[in-house]
Amino acid sequence: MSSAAATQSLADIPTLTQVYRSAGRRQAASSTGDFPPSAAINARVGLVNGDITKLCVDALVNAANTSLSGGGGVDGAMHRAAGPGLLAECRLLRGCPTGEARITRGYRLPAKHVIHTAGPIYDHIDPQRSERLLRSCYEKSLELADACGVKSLAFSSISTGVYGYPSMDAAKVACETVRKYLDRGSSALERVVFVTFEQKGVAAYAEMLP
Ligand code: AR6
Repeated sequence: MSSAAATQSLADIPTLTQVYRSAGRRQAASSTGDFPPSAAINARVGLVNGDITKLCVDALVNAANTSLSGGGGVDGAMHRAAGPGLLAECRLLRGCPTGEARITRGYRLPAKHVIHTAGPIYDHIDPQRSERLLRSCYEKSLELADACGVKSLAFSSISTGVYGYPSMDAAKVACETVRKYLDRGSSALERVVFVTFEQKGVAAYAEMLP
């Protein structure tokens, strides 16, 4: 199969509404208690397990590092799929502090743009600081997406690989931050997609569903 044939369009990515429907689950009261269930939000949020580099969305969020010089994990996958133009543009940006976000074009990726955010290396001594920085990664990426007219945005699971952030805790931060952002009502984002890759990520997100 060619890589073009393996791409996944937005229409192929299930929203939470469709996830609930296919699982035969009615939307129940939220088990986390913090947020009331929202049909409008469920229709705007997608969930997919797979390779983020295959998604045809306006922008992908890359779990980068502060030098923006590429690396392993999802960052490496994005640079391989995008080709050398991505690294060349990243070099012009002169890095990205932890908790912030920068945008580039997507080059050979099916996505038009890449938003690069540098997540925190998980600090077991000061987990609150890690949480603050991870929350900032999601917020800054969402704000940058809106500022650039992005309508569909797919997040990789920032910091949960080599940076060691516990998946379940990271999933909670991701879900809460996106929910709060969309609840503000000022965002033009039509779809925010969470992308899981390894099984641990899927389990974490599945448990977050009310
Ligand atoms: N598609 C979607 N998710 C993926 C993919 C993929 N192709 N590949 C990995 N993941 P990591 P971090 C998931 O380590 O922890 C890099 O070297 C993976 O399962 O990529 O933020 C950077 O340059 C995990 O859940 O990022 C930095 O130096 C998630 O992506 C450093 O790693 C994040 O894992 C950043 O570490």
